Amino acid sequence: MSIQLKNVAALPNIPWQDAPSKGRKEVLWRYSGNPVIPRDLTKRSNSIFNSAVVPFKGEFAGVFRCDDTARRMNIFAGKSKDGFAWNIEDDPIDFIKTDPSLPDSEYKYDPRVVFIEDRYYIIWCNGYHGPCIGLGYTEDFEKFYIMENALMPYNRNGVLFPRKVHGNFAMYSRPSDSGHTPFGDIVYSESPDLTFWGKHRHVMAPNGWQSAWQSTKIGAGPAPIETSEGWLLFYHGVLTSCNGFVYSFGAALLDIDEPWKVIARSRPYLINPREIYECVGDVPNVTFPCACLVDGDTGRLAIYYGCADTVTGLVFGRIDEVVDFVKENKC
Ligand code: BMA
Repeated sequence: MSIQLKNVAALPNIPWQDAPSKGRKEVLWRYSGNPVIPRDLTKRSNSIFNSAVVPFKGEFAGVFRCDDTARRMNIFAGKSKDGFAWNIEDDPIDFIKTDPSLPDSEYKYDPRVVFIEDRYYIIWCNGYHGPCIGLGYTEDFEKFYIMENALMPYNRNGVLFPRKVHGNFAMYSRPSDSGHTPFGDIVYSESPDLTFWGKHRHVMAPNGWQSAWQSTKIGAGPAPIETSEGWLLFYHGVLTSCNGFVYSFGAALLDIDEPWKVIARSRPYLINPREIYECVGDVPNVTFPCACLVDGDTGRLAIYYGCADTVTGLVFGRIDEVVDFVKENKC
């Protein structure tokens, strides 16, 4: 591996399938058993997608977006021995309030999970007079605690960094509107205590016609990965077609000390909706990454992504190939 990973543990049991032996044109390759999580795995789920997975006690755990058959959006805990076969709870996470005055949330969706220092933080799009950035934590994936909303409405795609930057917690988010938001830039913020956020810095805007897959809006995906070449961030980008939004994803490298500075950003997408499960579903033509497992020893990657807002897919790759791709194909 030519790229050095920093603060990334070995994960020898990462869910994995070798790349196709011949004819591979692309950097990431899909799991042949996709979708790895079907829409109806739990009792009342209409769809399971845009979900977050982490290594946990030698196995895997996660927080999953399951919309139910009343089309209510909520997040659910799950566990897996191998990262492929999942047991997801039938009932949503019942968060314990860290302060009794915390407002109830109307809905929860698109979780990300990241381990920082001593616990697993969960960050999601929280319904509170419109979408805002909700935050909570767990130590064991049994008991979950909800904290103050990190950012006020309207905001989506909150993603925490896996370590503090300048002694502060750090986050990317995407200020938005209360609807389906036909715009959207990624913004960086810091907080000393996860309650008060500031030091906001603009990171990236959508691109124009030269990289049309990301021409309408963009949003951070899984937590950034620390490498010798910068923070590697997978992010989704949206194109407005005559039939509506199309969600693809690519990657960018950002400065380690000033993560609002873009070093390189891929002009071509890495994954776009093309398989039937990515193009047909409740919202057609969506590939939306929320989690990336990394083996710190070998640089192997396994990315979980929502497909057509209905099922969850898995793609594999190698960190050095992704970093080279971003550097060699920048906007
Ligand atoms: C976004 C969010 C995502 C969803 C995407 C495509 O605004 O709602 O959860 O995957 O739209 O529908």
